[in-house]
Amino acid sequence: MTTETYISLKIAAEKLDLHYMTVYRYVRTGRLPAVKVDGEWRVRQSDVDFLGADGADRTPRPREEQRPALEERMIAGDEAGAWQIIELALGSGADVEEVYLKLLIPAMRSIGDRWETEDISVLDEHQATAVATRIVARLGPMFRRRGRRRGVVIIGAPAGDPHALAPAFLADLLRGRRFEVLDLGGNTPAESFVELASKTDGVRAVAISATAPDNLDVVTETVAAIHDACPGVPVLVGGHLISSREVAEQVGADDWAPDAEGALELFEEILVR
Ligand code: B12
Repeated sequence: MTTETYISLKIAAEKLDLHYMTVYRYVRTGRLPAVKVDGEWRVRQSDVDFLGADGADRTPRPREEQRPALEERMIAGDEAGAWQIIELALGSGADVEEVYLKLLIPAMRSIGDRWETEDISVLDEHQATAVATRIVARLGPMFRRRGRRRGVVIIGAPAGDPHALAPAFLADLLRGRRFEVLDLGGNTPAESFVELASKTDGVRAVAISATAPDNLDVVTETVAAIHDACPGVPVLVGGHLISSREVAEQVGADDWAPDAEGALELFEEILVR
């Protein structure tokens, strides 16, 4: 069995011939994994050697590995630190879709799981959500694509459901695939979905993002209202509340997807139906 050797940031900086603050920034941005021992950061000797072995290039570590560091910055309410990690990922060649699929969305899911198991508090979750909201606002415009639009998608979370981030993520991902997306955000009354779908030309689908628990009746009513007013327009559902195809059928939806990747496939499919 090998035992890992941990060293201080000061020693790591000497070994890498870098300023202490540069190494500290590597820790904050997840480039160098670290643990706190007696209030002081320690890094693994092997990680420092790995970083040093790259020489001048110092290639960033694989992008998924930056997710825990991003999560910690979000929970700390540190928008600037979280943004640095996103910039690092973009700078190392990730496109913005990958940043959503590999970093931001998994981070939000993990934060929810940690809140459920009481590993983090409601305050932590709120701070993370506030940071995520601001990051989405900054990344959103990067999804803009040139070329002909592929039809309109209306999206939102139903009445009683405050989870506006989920539709916002999906809206950007679909914009990146050249859909024109009208995002109504959280807590959207059924009448607003209907009004917008009725007065908009070229609607290819209405997407209901359902996350809040105990809200299936509202989702069912919303799907029915859209079907009544706009026959022929598919109503799709997804989000944490829609845990299976059976639940999607139960609320009367035309189709569903279990996650963001599945949602993108579903929308591509809608175009050829
Ligand atoms: C942030 C957050 C909040 C924020 C929301 C703020 C905001 N502006 O969005 C706040 C703090 C307000 C909040 C409140 C609550 N929350 Co909350 N929240 C979350 C958290 C951590 C992240 C949500 C998120 O953004 N997820 C990321 C998205 C991207 O993932 P996703 O939802 O799975 O969506 C992806 C796919 O499913 C798919 N998809 C989504 N929509 C659609 C639609 C279609 C058509 C398709 C095809 C696909 C698709 O694509 C998405 C990617 O874009 C989740 C944890 C989690 N696992 O998600 C809990 C979570 C959703 N919340 C939960 C709960 C319980 C609540 C509260 C009820 C807590 C409370 N007791 O007060 C309240 C809601 C109060 C109410 N009125 O009902 C539970 C829900 C459990 C359930 N459904 O059974 C979760 C899962 C936490 C947990 N692990 O227990 N929450």
